[in-house]
Amino acid sequence: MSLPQLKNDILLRSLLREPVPYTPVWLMRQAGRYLPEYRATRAEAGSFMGLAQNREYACEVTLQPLRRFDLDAAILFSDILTVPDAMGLGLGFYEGEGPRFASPIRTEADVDKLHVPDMAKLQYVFDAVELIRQELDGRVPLIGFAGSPWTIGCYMVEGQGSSDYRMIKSMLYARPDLLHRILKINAETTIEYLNQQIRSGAQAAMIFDSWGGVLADGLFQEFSLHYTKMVVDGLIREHDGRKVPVIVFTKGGGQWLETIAECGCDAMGLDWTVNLSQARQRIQDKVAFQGNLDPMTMFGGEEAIRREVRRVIDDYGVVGNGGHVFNFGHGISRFTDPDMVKVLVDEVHSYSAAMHK
Ligand code: 1CP
Repeated sequence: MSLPQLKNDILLRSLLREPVPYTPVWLMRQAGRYLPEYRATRAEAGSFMGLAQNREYACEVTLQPLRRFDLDAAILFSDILTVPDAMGLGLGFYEGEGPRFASPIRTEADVDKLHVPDMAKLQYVFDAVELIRQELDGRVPLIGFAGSPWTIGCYMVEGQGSSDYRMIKSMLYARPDLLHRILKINAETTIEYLNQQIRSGAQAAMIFDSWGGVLADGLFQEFSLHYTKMVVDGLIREHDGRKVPVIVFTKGGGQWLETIAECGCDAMGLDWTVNLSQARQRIQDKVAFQGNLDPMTMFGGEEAIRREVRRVIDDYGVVGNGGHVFNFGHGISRFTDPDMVKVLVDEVHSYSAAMHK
């Protein structure tokens, strides 16, 4: 099957630090509950998994934010937790509570049973990628994604989101051997999973290490970054005649920029606690950056949004050579007013285009 030429490849070029006319922008969780049309489609699908496992619904909600805003990328609609679900942990999404696993991994016997799942169990994701690529018709690139082995491991051991990571840290300190076995299986699975997304049409890949920042120095390198690097090393980096850039986002990873920049990724996602100018100096422009507006800026009104957007772009500095993809420093809040997102996207484009001249 032949796919149309990419009409807007600014995201890919910026991630690879090639010249761009303006700073490209997309937003973490751009498809989601802040959009009334997402809530309507989700209600029709009946549940989160009903949405994610049906290629037409997944494609529809992926495209919804692109109909409203002039975004430079689409991101596959799915979730990082589909991977442990395929491993047999039994994922459920509960109203007001978020995701939860029926069978978390806590004991040696649990780990003994764990293995790399048959990718056929995730065929619904690859089908969605194919359909989205067709429907995008080359408008913007499609980003595929997965959780980092550590972040996925947090949910597998905790069984759900956590505020103190007590279960997984108990395992880390008491039985590091068990945790290493889990993380290795997660890394092997994630390589297969992301490579199959790339073969199905994903044009960039992002690894979400959302909870890397909860680890102590030394342990972050051993239990998170080591396995993220294993994934990056195993990925297909060129497909269909084009490079497939890899983005690694470690929330709370500001103090480890130099080491993360060496993991082999093309770009690093940064949260809003990091200053982009200082970050560039620290890593000597070894990789591109993606970020890093505080998503709560969206509640400050139009003037504050424009001001903070300019601050982020100014901090990165004048670039003719790409290297910056505008984004939030974490996911958009479900309480965000969609009209304010339009203000943000337009400000990124107009302000950065004027700067690039
Ligand atoms: O019921 C709903 O509609 C739930 C909201 C929701 C959405 C819109 C969840 C549940 N997942 C998603 C989609 C999703 N998740 C995307 C889609 C693409 C996009 O538009 O960006 C992506 C990339 C994710 C990734 C994801 N899921 C991460 C990593 C990014 C991050 O925010 O740090 C994590 C940690 C998850 C787990 C997850 N899924 C959903 C929730 C509420 C959570 C967090 C649970 C917790 O820790 O308490």
